[in-house]
Amino acid sequence: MAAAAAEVAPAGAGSESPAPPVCVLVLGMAGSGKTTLVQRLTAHLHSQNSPPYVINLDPAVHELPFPANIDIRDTVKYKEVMKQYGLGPNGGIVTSLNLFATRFDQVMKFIEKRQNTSQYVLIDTPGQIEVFTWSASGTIITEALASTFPSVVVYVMDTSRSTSPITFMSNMLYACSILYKTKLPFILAMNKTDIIDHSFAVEWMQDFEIFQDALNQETTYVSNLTRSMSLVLDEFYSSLKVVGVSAVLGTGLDEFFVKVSEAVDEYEREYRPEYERLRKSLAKAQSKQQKEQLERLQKDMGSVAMESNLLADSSDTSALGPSDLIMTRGTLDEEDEERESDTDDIDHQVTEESHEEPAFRNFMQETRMKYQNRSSH
Ligand SMILES: Nc1nc2c(ncn2[C@@H]2O[C@H](COP(=O)(O)OP(=O)(O)O)[C@@H](O)[C@H]2O)c(=O)[nH]1
Ligand SMILES: [Mg+2]
Repeated sequence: MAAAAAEVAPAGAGSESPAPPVCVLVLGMAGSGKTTLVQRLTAHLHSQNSPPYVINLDPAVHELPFPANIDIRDTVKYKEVMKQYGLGPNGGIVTSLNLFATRFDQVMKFIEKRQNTSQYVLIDTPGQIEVFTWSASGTIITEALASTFPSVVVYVMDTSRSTSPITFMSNMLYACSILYKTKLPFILAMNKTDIIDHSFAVEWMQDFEIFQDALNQETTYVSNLTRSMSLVLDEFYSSLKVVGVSAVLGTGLDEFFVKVSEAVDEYEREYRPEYERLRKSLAKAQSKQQKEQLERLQKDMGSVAMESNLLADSSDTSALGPSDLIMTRGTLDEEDEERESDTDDIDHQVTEESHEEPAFRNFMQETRMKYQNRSSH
């Protein structure tokens, strides 16, 4: 695929005028290799002299293997959110993402500023896929991106864990549900091809008979269900862009970018008109919708938010309100930093882009105040 290397530029990017950046939303089950893939793509794009703008939306990741331009961990302290709200890890992640989503409009401004310098915006999402795909905040973020920039979803699949026809089918059903949920061009990245070649999976998708043969080795009732489901999935398969990659080795990336470029064409052709309508209606109903979103988020946070609110009007500053947890990283005094140093979200690499962080901190501070004002009336 030597010719494909030239395809790194997104569709429409000619020499005349810079095209808007393409947002690549990386989704997939926990452990499928999303973060590793984002790392690999970042390195690849740097080597092509096309540095991407990278956003990490996983508040619970221990160490990011890539320098993120925007890192949710700088703005929301996930462990503090858990403590403060009395939540488990998953609740903590959902709530952190909710807090972050309330001001995603500011993130959009940062991306807009990068129009001329980055061709790609890579977005890594929380390990547990449902946190993003089935939450209010995931929808807010996806719609914000897709109504402004050409956007595509990359669904990362762990090929080595999909070798049983039933597991494969479950994974495809999930992928299918995400396709319909996100309403965006969709690329299936069969990852970890260094462990097992993805050709078996491609065959299963292309040839119903071969998949049936594989299924015939299974005798459980589940296999009967799978048999019927595979008929349903046939149409899904036919329009799917599939590429085998190894995030660890960096193989398949040229073909990957060819698929991205096809997906961008598809976005322009089939999705943009829809999103443009959405943007117009969003603009019209913006204040109404913002209010509703905040109400929804408040409901999500339930009694905790109210409880914290009660605490918030005491003069005791040690009682943090819910949104005090946002963006404390930039404002902690040294003592706090030390106290926090046993949490896993401190080890953040300073990037070339870190000059943006102070501004970002400020906006999250604003969020805190806005949120408190809303919830206190
Ligand atoms: N062999 C192999 N392992 C991989 C590949 N991509 C990711 N992994 C491993 O899979 C595990 C989960 O990867 P990670 O990127 O954290 O997954 P995430 O939860 O989807 O972000 C890690 O141990 C990675 O080293 C790959 O292409 N090949
Ligand atoms: Mg990850």
